[in-house]
Amino acid sequence: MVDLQKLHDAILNGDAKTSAAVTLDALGEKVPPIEIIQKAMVPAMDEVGRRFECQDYFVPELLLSARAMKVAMEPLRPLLAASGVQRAGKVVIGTVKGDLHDIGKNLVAALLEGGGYEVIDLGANVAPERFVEAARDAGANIVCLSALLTVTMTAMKTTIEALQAAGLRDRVKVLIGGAPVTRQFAQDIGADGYGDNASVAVSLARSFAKAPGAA
Ligand code: B12
Repeated sequence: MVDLQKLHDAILNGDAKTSAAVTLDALGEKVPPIEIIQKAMVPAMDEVGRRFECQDYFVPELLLSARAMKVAMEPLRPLLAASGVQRAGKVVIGTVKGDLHDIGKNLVAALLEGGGYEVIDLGANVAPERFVEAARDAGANIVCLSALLTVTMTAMKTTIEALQAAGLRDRVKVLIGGAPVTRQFAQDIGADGYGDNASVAVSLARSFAKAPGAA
């Protein structure tokens, strides 16, 4: 039986060959993709972040872990997308302008896909007008913004203002997150929700659908 701890450790050690192999083994044994993400990948990347904070890890280790995580995610993505039989809604997601951090955003996107949402991922360093264009073109009902730098948090506000200016604000709920983001900040800039982890993104998205007058 596949050992998900091996996948966790491979991501932590930046071993992309092993992380890819264990993921494929797990899929071969019919372990649900969502379980692979939640039991091995999210805790591994949380630990990577923690080690970086206490200077056990430096940038090269981070990049190796991010790569090991990325290759392991590849075979899961199409399965996650296919698992949402009836799509719960359309989400446009991206990391805001000036910010290149995309690991957390990718996890949020993956869990939303797993939760049955159609996800349009704009990547990192996304300008406000790109969010507006994508939300309008896709007819999205949720826009998710991620920021990891204190200096780029202001771009979340600018993006919300751009959605407002484009007349889309009544149609889309805006959900924000990322390590420096707080609930208070979300309230201050007029976001509809804040989540400190990827699973919260899914429950918040679902709560929007249940709220009266929700998108
Ligand atoms: C990995 C990393 C990098 C990698 C990024 C690789 C990549 N492809 O993403 C690299 C090496 C490129 C990098 C670069 C830089 N980084 Co950096 N980086 C990190 C690090 C160590 C981990 C971030 C991470 O991936 N964590 C793991 C993921 C899973 O967690 P997460 O992103 O927080 O996401 C979770 C939640 O926040 C939430 N979430 C995230 N987004 C969203 C969105 C929504 C809608 C919701 C609901 C939830 C949600 O769910 C996620 C999963 O649970 C952090 C330190 C830390 N511990 O956070 C520093 C950190 C963010 N970086 C920092 C800095 C300063 C930089 C640089 C400026 C360094 C430099 N001098 O060049 C550059 C900036 C480049 C740029 N313009 O963006 C600082 C930011 C300080 C600040 N507050 O402004 C930090 C905090 C490190 C530190 N302590 O100094 N970095």
